[in-house]
Amino acid sequence: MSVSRLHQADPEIAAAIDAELHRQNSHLELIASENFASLAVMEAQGSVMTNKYAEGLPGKRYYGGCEHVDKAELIAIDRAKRLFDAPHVNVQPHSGASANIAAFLATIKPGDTILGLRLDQGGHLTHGSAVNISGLYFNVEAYGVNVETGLIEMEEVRRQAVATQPKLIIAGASAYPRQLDFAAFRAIADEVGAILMVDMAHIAGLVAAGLHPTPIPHAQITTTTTHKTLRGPRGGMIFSDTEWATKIDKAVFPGSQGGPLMHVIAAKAVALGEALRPDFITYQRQVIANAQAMAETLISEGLSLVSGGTDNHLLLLDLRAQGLTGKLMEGVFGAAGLTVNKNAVPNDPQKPFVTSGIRIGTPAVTTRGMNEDDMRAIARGMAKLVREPESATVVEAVRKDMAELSHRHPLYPELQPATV
Ligand code: DSN
Repeated sequence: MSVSRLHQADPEIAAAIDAELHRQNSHLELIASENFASLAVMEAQGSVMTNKYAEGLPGKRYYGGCEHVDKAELIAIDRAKRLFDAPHVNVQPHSGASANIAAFLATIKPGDTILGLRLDQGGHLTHGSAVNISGLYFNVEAYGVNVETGLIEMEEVRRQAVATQPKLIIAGASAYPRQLDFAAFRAIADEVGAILMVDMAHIAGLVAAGLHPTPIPHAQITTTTTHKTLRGPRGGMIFSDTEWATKIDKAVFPGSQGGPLMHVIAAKAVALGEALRPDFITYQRQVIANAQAMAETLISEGLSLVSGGTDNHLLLLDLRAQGLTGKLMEGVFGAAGLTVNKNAVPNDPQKPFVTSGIRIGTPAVTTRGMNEDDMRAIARGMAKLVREPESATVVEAVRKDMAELSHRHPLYPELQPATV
């Protein structure tokens, strides 16, 4: 077996990476925001483009020697615009949080009012949490879901918007299992004179595949990450209408970032190229079919889901009827080889670090080639664990079944840890 350069140069880090590869391969990844990028994406991300400074935009840089990184960025821009049918995109944001900061910088001033979905009802940290810059610099108002149905009610969003007169309305979620009505959000924004920003990070892959309504024609500004359902490298992007294009570009650089990560931009281009291919639509269809198969099985096993099911890539298991916490079950599922995260459910009696829910997503296991039968097997295993969370025998039996399932769908078979 060959010994990699990294194993020779830094055996400690090489060992950590090998162990992480083993973890990803031997567990079932059900965290709704995670996915497995292709080897081509990772090759671009690990390339010499990491060495290049390129402040500015293609053709207008503050450094020499940018002719090749310019090509990569122009390709990323072209592919992103074609994939999402968007008039403008900036592909430089380092992450979703960075994209959102740039969107705020372009549109509002400190002290202005923003209106987003409550964090404890499916929203995101960067949409107005008190401990995030969005909550520290802006006056935060929030809409929630109907705690009985788990659904966002547009009439309630409108009522909040009229009452609070926000400058910016944010539509987007990190734990909402249903579709968002972007046209209705825009109508409300127009009525109160607000700008509509959509954060489509979780659903970007579904939008690209035409399986979730697109926010692009409705929102002045749409932010996203590139590594969730979109299955690219870790990073962000901002789309806007032509009116906002220059302000968005300036808010990214020099407004909130310095040198763009050109190796990541090259990898974004590769992922966007993959997403333009027909098999990406097949993949996203399977993501949704898998989520629905899992939801139906969990319900038939007597478990409860927020909103009673899913339209997208994720579901939210509500453990209140069983008197269990998300914290406990995250650990129990983990011991059985199922990686998930605890998550608040609407009206959660537990603290945010404990919660009464578990968020489950299908993008990563679908990338491994798993189908509805596999989801049903996972869901049955989960139901056994919920029924007997303290039984070591049940945990071991489910762990064996899940390990066998992992083994049948090897992840990155080309990547074998080098032996020293
Ligand atoms: N942390 C991500 C998630 O898990 O949804 C969002 O940024």
